[in-house]
Amino acid sequence: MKRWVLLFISVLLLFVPLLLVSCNNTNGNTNVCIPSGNTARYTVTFNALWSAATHPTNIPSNPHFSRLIGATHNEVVSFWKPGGFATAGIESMAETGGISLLTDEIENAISTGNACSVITGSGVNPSPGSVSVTFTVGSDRPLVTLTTMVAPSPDWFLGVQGLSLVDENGDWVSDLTVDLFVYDAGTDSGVSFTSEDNDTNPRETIIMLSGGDFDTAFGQFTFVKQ
Ligand SMILES: [Ca+2]
Ligand SMILES: [Ca+2]
Repeated sequence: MKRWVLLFISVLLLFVPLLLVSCNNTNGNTNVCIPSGNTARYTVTFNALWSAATHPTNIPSNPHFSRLIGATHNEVVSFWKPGGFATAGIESMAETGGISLLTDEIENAISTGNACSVITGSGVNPSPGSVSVTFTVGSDRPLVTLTTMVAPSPDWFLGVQGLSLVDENGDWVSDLTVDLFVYDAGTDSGVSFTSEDNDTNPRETIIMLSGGDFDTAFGQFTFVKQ
């Protein structure tokens, strides 16, 4: 009987490391991160406000927003920021609404331990409207980045980056609403919602657009702890 127990333990010792390696490898999009530290569950609602009533100047006939894409992460990694240059993932999201390149960038950050989850959600089509997504966040990676393309547009998007869900006392915030204004990714030089593609080369920095209708929020993210 003892021998069987020893054999069983030996097999366990052999296979458990193999299992752990296969969970943590960086091949393809199979990264697994389990939120750690204190964890919390949040629902974020994207409330799209953009309409002819709120933003009457040059509004396109089909105002809408692309699929939500973002991450939970720590302060080591940043996926975009005002004054910085857009990554290929941000350019693709802001110009086409595509999420695969940005997902790859988030997966890379997961593989280095600096991000823990990819947050994806539906778009809002037409705007106004809303969509909600629920995700789990851990206190060792308590920041949220979340974006959506203003569509149609040259390279304009809404988003938050590095938004902490922990307050100054280290407690989870119970709810948080952020007004969303339009950022220009600096990767297309079109000047109106329906401009033809016009790649900006070399690219310019990400800036918040202002003046006229841009001074009115295009939407809000509301984070509510479950
Ligand atoms: Ca631009
Ligand atoms: Ca471009």
